[in-house]
Amino acid sequence: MLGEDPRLIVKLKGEDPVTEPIGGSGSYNLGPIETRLDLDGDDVSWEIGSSSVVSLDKVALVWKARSGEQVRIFSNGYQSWSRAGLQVIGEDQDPSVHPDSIALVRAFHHADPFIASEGEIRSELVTLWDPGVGSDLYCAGFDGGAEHDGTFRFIREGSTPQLEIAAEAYFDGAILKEGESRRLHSVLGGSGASAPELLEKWAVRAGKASGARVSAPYQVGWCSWYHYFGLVTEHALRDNLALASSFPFTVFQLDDGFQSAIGDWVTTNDKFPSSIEGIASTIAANGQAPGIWIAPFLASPESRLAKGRPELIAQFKESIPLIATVNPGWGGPVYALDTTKPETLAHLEEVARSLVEAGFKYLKLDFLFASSVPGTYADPSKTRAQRVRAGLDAVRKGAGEETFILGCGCPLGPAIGVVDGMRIGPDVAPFWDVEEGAFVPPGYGQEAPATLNAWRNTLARSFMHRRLWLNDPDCLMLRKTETRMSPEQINAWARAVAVSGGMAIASDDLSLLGPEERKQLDEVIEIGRRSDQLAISSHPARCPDLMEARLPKQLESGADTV
Ligand code: 9PG
Repeated sequence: MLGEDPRLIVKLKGEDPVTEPIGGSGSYNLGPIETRLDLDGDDVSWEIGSSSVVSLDKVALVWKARSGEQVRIFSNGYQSWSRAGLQVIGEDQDPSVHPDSIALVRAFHHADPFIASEGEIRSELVTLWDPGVGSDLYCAGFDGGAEHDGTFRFIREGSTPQLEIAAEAYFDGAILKEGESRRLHSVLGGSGASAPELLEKWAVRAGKASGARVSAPYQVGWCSWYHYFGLVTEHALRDNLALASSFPFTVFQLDDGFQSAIGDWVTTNDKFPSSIEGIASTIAANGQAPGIWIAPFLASPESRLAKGRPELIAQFKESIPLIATVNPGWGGPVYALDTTKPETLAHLEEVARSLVEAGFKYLKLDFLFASSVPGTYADPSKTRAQRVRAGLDAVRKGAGEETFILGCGCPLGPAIGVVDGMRIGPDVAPFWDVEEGAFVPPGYGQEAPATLNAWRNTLARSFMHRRLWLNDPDCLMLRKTETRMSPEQINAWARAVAVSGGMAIASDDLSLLGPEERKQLDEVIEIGRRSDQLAISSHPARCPDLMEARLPKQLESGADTV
C-alpha cells in the first residue's frame, strides 16, 4: 500500500510535527514516541510506546503516489449524518474551509475539527481513490475505531503530479503515560477495478476484526419522528398503534418528544399521561416490540440530571459546562456527558437497564457524537473514540445482549461491535432538497435534513450493510398529503431503501396511508428482504457510479435496481 517516499509523522500537542523515512517493518523513534511497524503486503499493523508523559495529537503514515490530471476520492464523513461520496482534488473543498464554519459543525464532518489545509480532502475510517493514471483503484481503511479515530488525508501540492496520502491515528491530545504502549488500529489496504467490491472487502475485514453485530433480523417498523416531530403526543401514538396491526411492523418506536427533559429519559412530559412502562406495555400488548429514542450522552441545562448531578457533565474549561449542540427544538444549547467518569458510565448503564426493564426491546441512541466533542474530560488519557465507545459499552451493558441498539448521530468507527443498526445518512424530511430560505449552518448543506441528502448516503454507504451493522437509511415516508415530496420523489426514496436492504421503518401518520401506499410498503419490504438476504449470503447492494458522480444515481442488489 505504501507508495513512494514512505514516512512516519508524530505530532505532540503544541509542538511541530516530526518525521522520519520508513525503510520497512521495524521500530522508529520520533522524539519520545517509539512506533513499531509491521508491514504485511498491503496491510500495516502498528503500535506505539511513549518514553515520557506526552499529549499526543497524531501518528501518521504518509506516502506519495503518482497522479494524473484528476484525482477522485471516496470521502467518508465522521458520523451517521456526515456526507459520504465522491470528491475531486482541486474541485471540491473540505467543508471546514468554509469561511463561516463553526467548530461544532466542523466536528460533524471529521474527527479533527480544525480547519483543513487548502486543497486537502479527508476521509474517515475508510477511503478509496483513483489517482487518475489509468491504474487500479486503491482502498485503505482502519480495522476498527474503538481506540482512536482514523483519518485519511489527500493533498496535491501546486500542480505537481504527486499525490500525498496520509493514514492518521488521531489522538486529539490524549495523554500517554511514561512507558505506556498502545496498539493502533491496523490499516488494511487493497487495490482492484471495482469500487464497491473493494469497499465491501474492507468492510468484511473491519467488521470481523471489530466483532460487528450483523445477525439481527431484517427490521420492519414504525417511527413517530418524520410526521409528528417533537409535537408527538400519547394520543397520536395510540391512534397509530390502533392502525399498526394491519401493517407488518415488528417494531413500534417512539421518537423525541416524550421525555420530561433532554437527559431525563425515564420520565414523560405532559403530552404523555402514561409512564414509560405504560407506553411500552401498550405497544407490547398490540403485538409490536416497543422501541424508544434517547440521546443518552446529552443533558439540557434544565434537566434533573444536569441540576442534580452536574459532576457528570463534561467541561468546556474550568467549571464551564461543555455545549455539545444547539437545538432550537430543545430550547437551545445542551451539554455533553463526561463518559470518562465511572459515575457517568454507571448512570448510562442504569438508564438503559431501566428502559429495558420498562419493556423496551429497541433503543434508538441519538446524538452519540456528543461525547466526542473536544473539551475538558475527567480522564485526559482517553481519545475521542474511547469516550464514545465507553458510553456505548455502558449502554449495551445495561440494555443486555438481546436489545436491538440503533446508533444515530454516531461516530462510525467506535460503534462497530456495539450497535446492531446504524443510521448511515442525514435525516429525511417531507421535502426532497433543502428548501430555499431555510437556515442551514455554513458548511452543513449536504448534511441538513432533506431526503436527497439521505439518498446520497444510502447509495454511497451501501457497502457497510451486514458487514459493520444493519444499515438504517432513515425512515420511509409514503404519505401523499402533508408532504412536499412529489409521488416520484416518494417512490424514488422508497426504492432506494428497498434495494439497499437496510431497515424499513415507516414514519407516517398511518391514517394517511391508503391501499396504494400500503401496496407500496409491501413492495418495499419484499424487495428489501430479498436485498438483505443477498447481503447476508453474497454481497450488499452495490453503487456502480460511486466514483463517477458526487450524487450517485445507481444502486443494484440482486433483487432489484435503482
Ligand atoms: C430527534 C431527531 C430524530 C432523527 C435524528 C435526529 O439540530 N440538528 O442538527 C439536528 C440534527 C439531526 C436531528 C435533529 C436535529 O435528527 O437523526 O431521526 O430522531 O434527531 O430530535
